[in-house]
Amino acid sequence: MALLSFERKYRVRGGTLLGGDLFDFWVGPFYVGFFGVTTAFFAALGTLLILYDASLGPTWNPWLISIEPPDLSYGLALAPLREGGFWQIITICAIGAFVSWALREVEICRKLGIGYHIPVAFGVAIFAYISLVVIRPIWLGAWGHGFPYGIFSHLDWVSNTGYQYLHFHYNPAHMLAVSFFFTTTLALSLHGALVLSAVNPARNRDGSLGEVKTPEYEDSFFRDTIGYSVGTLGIHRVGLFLALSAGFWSAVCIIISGPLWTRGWPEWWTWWLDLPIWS
Ligand code: UQ2
Repeated sequence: MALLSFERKYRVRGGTLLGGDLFDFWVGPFYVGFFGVTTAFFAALGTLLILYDASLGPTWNPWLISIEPPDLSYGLALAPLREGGFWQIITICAIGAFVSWALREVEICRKLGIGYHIPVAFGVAIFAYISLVVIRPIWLGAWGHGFPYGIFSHLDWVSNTGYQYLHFHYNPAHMLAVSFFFTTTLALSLHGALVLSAVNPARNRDGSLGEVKTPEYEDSFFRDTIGYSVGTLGIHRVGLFLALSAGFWSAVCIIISGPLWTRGWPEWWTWWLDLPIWS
């Protein structure tokens, strides 16, 4: 079915979580919905506040503009606008926009009758952001532990926070996250290369188009090379698991730094030397 006629077929009422029929319509190709309206509201307000706060700052150099969180002395209180209050409202706008976007995805999934895999996956990314600017700051008792919204300033924050724990690569959850990021790229490169090799093969020597191959060829390639094929559906389950695990362990690795472990991460490994089996 052509995409345009399919769109006419699936553009049905219903499936909304909130707002009933009120926002149940499309603008051009875009589904609106109640959460489309809230996404637009939070994104526009947040962007305007970023631009306004930037206009009060010392620079328009895009690399150097930075929206700073409040000083640690404000604890978990609201700060005056120009002392981190803008950062606090912008953070609320960001979370409002991200969660609205996820719920708009849920409504679209319900209309289409497909699974909620995409909003669930996006939810893990939202969790990673919220762990940095809400969960860990609350656990440490000050919004000032959130990261600043600027290109160089957020890199400096990551560097400083890392060195605060001496050597972040010794953080076991960081190790897991990095391993999952690398394995995700391995899986996607295997999958992308395998699908293209079968579905978009090289031309024959006489110049005629190569024959598109069936999934049995894909299975056979991996059975021949490593004795196992995870299968055409399975590779997508593996890919989603790897990618979500990367985001999840990233969130864990920063949440535990401070709230659960305050010393250098290399020192954490003394549990190994402290095992009674060595004595
Ligand atoms: C596969 C398969 C696919 C694939 C890939 C594999 C036909 C088109 C890439 C091979 C994947 C395996 C063996 C698992 C890899 C696991 C990790 C952790 C990287 O068998 O089925 O479908 O794309």
